[in-house]
Amino acid sequence: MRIGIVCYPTYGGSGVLATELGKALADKGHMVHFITYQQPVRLNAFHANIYYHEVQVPTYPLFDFPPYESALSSTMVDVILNQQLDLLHVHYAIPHASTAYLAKQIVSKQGRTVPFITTLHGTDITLVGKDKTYAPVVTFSINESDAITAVSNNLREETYKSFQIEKDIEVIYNFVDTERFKRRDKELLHFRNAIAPNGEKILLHVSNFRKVKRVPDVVKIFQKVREKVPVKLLLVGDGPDRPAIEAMCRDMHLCGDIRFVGKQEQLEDVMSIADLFVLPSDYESFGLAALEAMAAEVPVISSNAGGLPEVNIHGKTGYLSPVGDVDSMAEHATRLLLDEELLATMRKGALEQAQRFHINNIIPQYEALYEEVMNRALESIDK
Ligand code: GMT
Repeated sequence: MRIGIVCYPTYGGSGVLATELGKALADKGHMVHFITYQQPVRLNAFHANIYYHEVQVPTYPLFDFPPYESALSSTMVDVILNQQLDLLHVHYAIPHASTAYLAKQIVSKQGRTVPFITTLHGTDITLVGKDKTYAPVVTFSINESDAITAVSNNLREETYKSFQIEKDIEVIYNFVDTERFKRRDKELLHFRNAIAPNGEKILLHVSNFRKVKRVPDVVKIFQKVREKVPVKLLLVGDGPDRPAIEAMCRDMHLCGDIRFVGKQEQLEDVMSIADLFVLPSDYESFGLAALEAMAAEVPVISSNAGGLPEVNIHGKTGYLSPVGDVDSMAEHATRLLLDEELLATMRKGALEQAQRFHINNIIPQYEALYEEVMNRALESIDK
């Protein structure tokens, strides 16, 4: 198949997932065309079946806001027509679903039928999409999608609760390449020693440092654990809350034990040296970073918000606590770090759970959906 993938190319989970999906589809022989405003971060090597089309957004003195959506739709039209795309798969509803709808309408005037699939990722529904400035367009474009998927049951339910959706939303879970994230702690001992030179345990948090991630809770949990266990905190990622978190570390006199390493491309290395992954978010539709940690045998201490209970199984792969309950999260983390036998059992549980979301189990679900959508489109032409 010739598949167009539209996503945010930055470090967010939706872009990561879309890029990994495109790479996996290309490995299976599909022609994959990424349509994004910059090279997706995980698209860092040449692949014979992958093409990248940059969305250029020309500016003009009249524009306070350059019309990105128009540029994106026009690029979609160009790629559909010149690369003979069979379908478009857009990740994150805003603005990708409405731009795909427009592109579909434009090419239909030239006799081309190109269906589009919208995958909902989380904040496009729960945070941004619900805002009344976007909701009518989001509702319309989701309903106009030829198929809709959500990355968890929770997100599917949230979408039905927040919008008037008339179509079926299929749940296709996020996935992980467990081979890539296979724990290599012995090989990476030098890295571990650089972070924890005296054999301390390592707590890890990876995010885009936005309010929804509750990074201050990570620091509070760390402070409590540190009272009982020699431990270091590794903070990976960057975002608007980072300066406040750095100030918090200074005020709490924790800077010596907390390492900010910014955005990292080799997340598998970072995951490999961690003992526990901490994700206390206000909401996660899924928690892809937690899944990648589990694939590296890292148990997860998380909140029980959104789709996290579908990923992190309480008492098997880590622990769940109510949002904001830092005492409970710290207690769970401390208990685990002080009990090597329990930690080993949970590490095994985490890896087993990650295998359920193995890339090879999930990609065929997308391929089956593509077939179904294309067949439906062909039937509509025949009528
Ligand atoms: O977590 C973010 O803020 C980034 C966001 C995105 O769309 O890039 O992530 C969402 O999509 C990920 C991939 O499906 C999910 O694993 C995250 O849980 C989800 N984030 C939220 O729901 C807050």
